[in-house]
Amino acid sequence: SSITQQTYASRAARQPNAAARQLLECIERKQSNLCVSVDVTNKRDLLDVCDAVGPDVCLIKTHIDIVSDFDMDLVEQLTALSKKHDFLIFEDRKFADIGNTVSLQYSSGVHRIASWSHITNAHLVPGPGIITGLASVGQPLGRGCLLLAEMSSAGALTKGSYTQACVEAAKNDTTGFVCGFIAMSRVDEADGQPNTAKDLVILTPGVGLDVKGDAMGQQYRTPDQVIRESGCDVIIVGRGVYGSLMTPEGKQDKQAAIAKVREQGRRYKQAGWNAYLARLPG
Ligand code: 5IU
Repeated sequence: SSITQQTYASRAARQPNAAARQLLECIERKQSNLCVSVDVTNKRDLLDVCDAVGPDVCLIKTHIDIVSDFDMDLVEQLTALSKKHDFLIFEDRKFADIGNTVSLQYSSGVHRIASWSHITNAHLVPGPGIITGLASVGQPLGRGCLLLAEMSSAGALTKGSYTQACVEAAKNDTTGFVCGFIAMSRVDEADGQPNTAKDLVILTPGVGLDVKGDAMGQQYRTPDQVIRESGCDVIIVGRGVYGSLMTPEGKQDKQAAIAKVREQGRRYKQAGWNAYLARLPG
């Protein structure tokens, strides 16, 4: 049957990739298919948001290179929060170079992403060598990689034969490192046939309940459109959750802003889970 008819728990049980299996198990345990994208530029805010939404998420998404005061203490504290609240970490690095280079970018530099991030992602633009390169670092550590099959922004070139090439690359991946996609729809079943070959997890950004987009091409859909109508597995929400922290009032009264962040986390968690329950067969 279609992957969209199956429970997260049943999918976890037959998931070969360790990171994807942990993610599916965590989703089931916490009844949350919410990933919060914490796109803030200092350690304190990043950790405060993670601590506030931690109980309500399965996954925290980072852009670690935007944190001005990044150091390994941030990684240690983030890892401690992931254990305290039971969530995984996804560094949204969007690797896009040749295999040899991405293997170095993934393992080394100041960020040492592979050492702490359970899941990362990559463009297929350079060809399948990018998977070989990343897998050489990530697979021994039990990490997972998502291919960027579709993007949420207006005018994205990730469509048609490019999207299908990502699906083929994921289905044909022999390293076991590719465990799914960033996509806007159930791309592994785009031909209308159930994907019975290999469970692939679909994480979807561009999710918001209150606004339709931003001034730079972002486009939002609701959790129900993403999970129930489009058959994706995890909603990724950024400003919809942490936005109150960025306002002048939020900067004035941080405690009140963090309380609002927590409240929005609960709201998106509930919306995402309801949409999942509504898509399961009677
Ligand atoms: N993101 C997208 N769209 C994409 C991909 C990644 O929005 O297609 I791939 C990232 C960018 C940002 C987060 O880190 O997801 C969405 O944040 P907002 O919910 O604040 O728009």
